[in-house]
Amino acid sequence: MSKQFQFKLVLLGESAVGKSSLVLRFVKDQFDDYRESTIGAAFLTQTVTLEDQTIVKFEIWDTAGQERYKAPMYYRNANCAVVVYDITQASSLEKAKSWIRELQRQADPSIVIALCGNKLDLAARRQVTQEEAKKYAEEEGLMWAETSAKTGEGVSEVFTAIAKKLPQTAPPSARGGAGRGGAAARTGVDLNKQANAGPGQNEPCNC
Ligand SMILES: Nc1nc2c(ncn2[C@@H]2O[C@H](COP(=O)(O)OP(=O)(O)OP(=O)(O)O)[C@@H](O)[C@H]2O)c(=O)[nH]1
Ligand SMILES: [Mg+2]
Repeated sequence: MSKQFQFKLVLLGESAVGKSSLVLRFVKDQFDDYRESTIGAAFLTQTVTLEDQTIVKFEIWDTAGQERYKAPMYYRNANCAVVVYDITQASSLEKAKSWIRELQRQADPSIVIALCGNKLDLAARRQVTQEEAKKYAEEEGLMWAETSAKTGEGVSEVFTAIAKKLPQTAPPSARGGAGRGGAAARTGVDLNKQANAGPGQNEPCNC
């Protein structure tokens, strides 16, 4: 039977950078030119099947970029975060950096963070160079990619790259007891094992 894992993913970033649009592209392969700003947060799921047939289910929290909805609860216990900026807005990279600092301080230390420069279809209006963003991501040990939710370019690649990275990055200290909350809940839950074994008998991920 193929291995199955479940991870909590949170999208963070300034309002209007395209977080909801990236999720809509990833989950439904659609795009809206006129999307309403998210209120609070939206929850969606999507599954990725890797080449070795491992199945990764993402539980996605698409947060609102507007400051008034800011709440740490969405990234608490997250296994991975996609921090989005708009390549045509330099200020949005600064906001992304401040989210990353917050994650580094407050989120689970094993969190996988991907920095994502969206609106690649508007590269003619680019304010953030690839070199600048890539250098920052390398210095901070983050994954980095550019995407266009509008054309779909790079979108599934970001989520697939995260899915590939995740099962291998959960710390050994978090193994065991999947599904019982606490440390184990912050790492991938092996759904096969969860189905076959009672709480406490699990050896969750091949991490
Ligand atoms: N050209 C272009 N426009 C995009 C892209 N992604 C999103 N947009 C547009 O940018 C606007 C904002 O997109 P949203 O997905 O709502 O942004 P958001 O980050 O979820 O915003 P909040 O919910 O307020 O935090 C919308 O008008 C989208 O159509 C993209 O890749 N290219
Ligand atoms: Mg939104």
